Amino acid sequence: MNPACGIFPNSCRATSLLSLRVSFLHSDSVRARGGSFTSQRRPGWAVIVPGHWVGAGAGSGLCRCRGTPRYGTQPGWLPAPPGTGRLQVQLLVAWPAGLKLVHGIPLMEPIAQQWGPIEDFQAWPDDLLISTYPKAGTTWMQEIVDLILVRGDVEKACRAPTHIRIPFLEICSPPPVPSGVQQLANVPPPRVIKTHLPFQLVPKSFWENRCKVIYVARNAKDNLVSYYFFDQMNKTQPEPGPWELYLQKFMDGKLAWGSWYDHVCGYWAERANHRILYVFYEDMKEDPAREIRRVMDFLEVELPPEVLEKIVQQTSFQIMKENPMANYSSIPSVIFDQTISPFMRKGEVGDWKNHFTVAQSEAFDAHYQRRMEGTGLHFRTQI
Ligand code: PPS
Repeated sequence: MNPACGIFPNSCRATSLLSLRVSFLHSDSVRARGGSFTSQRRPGWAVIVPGHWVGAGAGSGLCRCRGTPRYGTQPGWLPAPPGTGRLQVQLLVAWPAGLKLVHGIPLMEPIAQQWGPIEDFQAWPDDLLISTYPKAGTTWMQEIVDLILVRGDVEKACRAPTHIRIPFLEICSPPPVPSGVQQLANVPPPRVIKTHLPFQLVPKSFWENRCKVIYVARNAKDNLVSYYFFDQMNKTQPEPGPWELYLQKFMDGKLAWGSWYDHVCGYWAERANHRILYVFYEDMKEDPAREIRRVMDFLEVELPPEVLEKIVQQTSFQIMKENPMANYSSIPSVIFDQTISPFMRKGEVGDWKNHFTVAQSEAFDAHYQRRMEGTGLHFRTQI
């Protein structure tokens, strides 16, 4: 077990990957220097007190150093020598990775703790929302939309990583990353915003202002497999645990952002009542130019055929996988450990066949049938 778990009982997934140089101020306290942990009593501040845990955190507050003195008792942890001096330490970055219900939907704990500003978020009429269940093709659609809006200018689209160009409304990340709401306060209109919130949790102001929404949906089996691999590398999410249990959690709607079934059906049912463009991942794979044209029409942007072709190329899986502004390589490995599983993993339709056993697939299909019956919503699990 990771020793930092005691800092956030029951809900902590900690990583221990930052190595910082620290210098002693006096015999019993040390201020860390290096990395981004430089300022005291701010998010990201780290303190090392002999006899206590070392921690850094934000959002939910600095890790409190409490409990039985244990500093130096774990392998790799050095006892603090008295007096002044220098010491190389491993800094534990601890982040609450549990889920908490918000209006009945399980959300990442830091999001639940800061729900007020998210719910009260003030959308503007020309905001464009890109909404998905996690791992349905969000980043792909973000890249497409951005390239359409910059009229195919690849250099402009490479101005910043995806999460900076198109902020994630509800995200509350470990420091030094600002929350989505904080980030959006500094974005001039027209804004493009990412969300994974189910229809009923989207801030009301989006609907009151008749904002356009692009919803991307992906077949449940591939969506689930992608989520499973993502949860292994994403240290801010709960540990995925074994595949069979993860599969069951997905079916029970217990993963972050809740039930896939309710999510895809919620937007589907509301698509005629709002300005929602409903797009399927499988259709994007089958004929990207056709689906990009649908998005262009929805955004009322006309582009010449050669620019459309350029956007198709630039948003292909292989190009995006190699594009540091689209492949999330800018996120520190303490948060996304891409050595475990790359963010741009496979990008295929039908990869589920490599992970479901026959029995699992049959049980899943039977449950799926019951959950989706009568919704009029049909997905393809292969193309
Ligand atoms: S997130 O974290 O929810 O925003 O993730 P999201 O971007 O929704 O989903 C990631 C999956 O989308 C795949 N992807 C693509 N597939 C095809 N073409 C392109 N260009 C593309 N870009 C991203 C990505 O590989 C993840 O799917 P898997 O199945 O895990 O590979």
